[in-house]
Amino acid sequence: MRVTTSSSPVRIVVEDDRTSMVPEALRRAFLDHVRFSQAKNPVTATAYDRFVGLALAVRDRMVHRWAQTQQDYYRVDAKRVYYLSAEFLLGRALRNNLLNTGLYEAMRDVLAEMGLDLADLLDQEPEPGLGNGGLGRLAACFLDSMATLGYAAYGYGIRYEFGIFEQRIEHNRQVEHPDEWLRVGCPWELCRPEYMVSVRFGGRTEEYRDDHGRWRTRWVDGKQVLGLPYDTPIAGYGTGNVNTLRLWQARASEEFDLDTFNRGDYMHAVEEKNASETISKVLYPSDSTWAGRELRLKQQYFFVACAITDIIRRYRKTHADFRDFPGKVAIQLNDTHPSIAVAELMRVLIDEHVVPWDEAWSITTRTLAYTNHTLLAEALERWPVALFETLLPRHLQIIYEINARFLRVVMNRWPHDHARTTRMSLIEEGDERRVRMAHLAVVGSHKVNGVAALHTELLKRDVLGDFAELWPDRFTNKTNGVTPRRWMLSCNPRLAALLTERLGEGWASDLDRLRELCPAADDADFRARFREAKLANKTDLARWIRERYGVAVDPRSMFDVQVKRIHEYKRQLLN
Ligand code: D6G
Repeated sequence: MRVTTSSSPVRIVVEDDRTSMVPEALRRAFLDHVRFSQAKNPVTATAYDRFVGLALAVRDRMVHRWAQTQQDYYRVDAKRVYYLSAEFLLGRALRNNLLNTGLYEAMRDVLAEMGLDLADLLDQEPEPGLGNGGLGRLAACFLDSMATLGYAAYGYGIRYEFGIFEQRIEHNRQVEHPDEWLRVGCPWELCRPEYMVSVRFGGRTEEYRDDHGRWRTRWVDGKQVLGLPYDTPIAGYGTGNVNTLRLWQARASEEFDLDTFNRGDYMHAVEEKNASETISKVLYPSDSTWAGRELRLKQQYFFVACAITDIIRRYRKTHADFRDFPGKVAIQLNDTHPSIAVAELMRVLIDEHVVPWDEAWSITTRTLAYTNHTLLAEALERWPVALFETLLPRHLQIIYEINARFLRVVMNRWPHDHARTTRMSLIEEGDERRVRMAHLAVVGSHKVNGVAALHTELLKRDVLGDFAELWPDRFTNKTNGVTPRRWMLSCNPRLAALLTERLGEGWASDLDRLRELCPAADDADFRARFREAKLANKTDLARWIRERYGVAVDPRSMFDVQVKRIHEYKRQLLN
């Protein structure tokens, strides 16, 4: 459901001194933040202080709209879309936020009057590299699009302390350096300790009779880790809507073991704390091969458990039972990384809210949907059953039960096809039994999509062929796209300006309008200016290459650029 305050898609915002968009207020806000938030004056302020001052002045305007947007969602009881992703590759935020809030030109001019170049401030921002590439960037583009379209959408993921490594080429080799993106802090995020949740690992399950005499199962013992959320506002383009990206950081549930500490073993006492906090330490630097490491499964369960607790808390604010849940909550699984959500939602509904199995299953499957990103066998996650037994014993029981019921459906449909049952099972048999996470995601979802027409066809034919035969309506294609706000307005301002001059405002949120450019192909003047924009961009790039690498290239060449890390499966060798 789209939420806007009136029939127009643009939010009506009442401004005050602190949030006003007029130049004088912007100037004041920038100077105040340098002075009071950074505790500097025009003489002592560094370029970084000025960047933070500017970011906070923009953030004030976003925060104002953010609170209003979130309140509206509650007021109209909007259906929420939750995008669960192990990666969000947002890129730098300042330019994008200036553009989406409509402040770009005004701020640039205000700074220019003070003798400051906006470009220098933009350059100060560290990049949060919380993703590997396509999968994480898709997540970031969806956040921008959903905020722009007025959907009540939320991203949930992990606040990695170290993102994708910093690539340096030394002696003709790639050397991977840690990416300490948080070293100087991040002005966009807000820590929300009031929404902290607790996540269990390990332990055992036990049956018990509750106060109403019902037999129930509970998950007990083991270790608890805390999930501390950080919220980042996501502004829609030109709408005034501001959505939330909520990333979770792992915290030890106790600062350290006081007994051990009192016995004088300080180092040992903090070990446990470190082990818990390792969960959100670092992003796994691969999206197309499967690492199969215990820490990775911990990361996955950690953020999924945090997200589901938070989703249910929000839903329960306005709903007494779970009947409306699938009508009010949609959870999208970005690849199999969050697919443990199938078992976790079942566990919470059954064990904690005493929803009967069939009803819980209906709620779960109508709520979840799964995006598949790869056909590569080596990328498909298959966690050892033994690992599940030690880390997530209750989830394993639930997965076995889901599998037993699912295989009955398969055997009913194909009574004597034992090979097919083996192929489709959620459990892979062999020397080491494993849980097939893609199968869990397909069985637990009402929609499964591939990310390109050809990919979806191959998915239906090969990798998930048996499932497509069983449930043809479940499969659909959603070709990946990119947001024109970042990839045109922000990355290519010259071409964007030319398009705006020709088409007027509005094309950046309605790309069908680019069709109106067709007649311009016959316009010699337009073609010349189009070429000029391209040449100016290439000249910038040539200057950057010269400054950075001391290599002179001719801007009139044809450029074929690949920006990526070097990895065996990547396509850097195509050139
Ligand atoms: C964001 C913005 C803030 C709002 C909060 C609501 O941090 O204005 O109050 O979200 O969070 P939930 O209670 O909906 O999680």
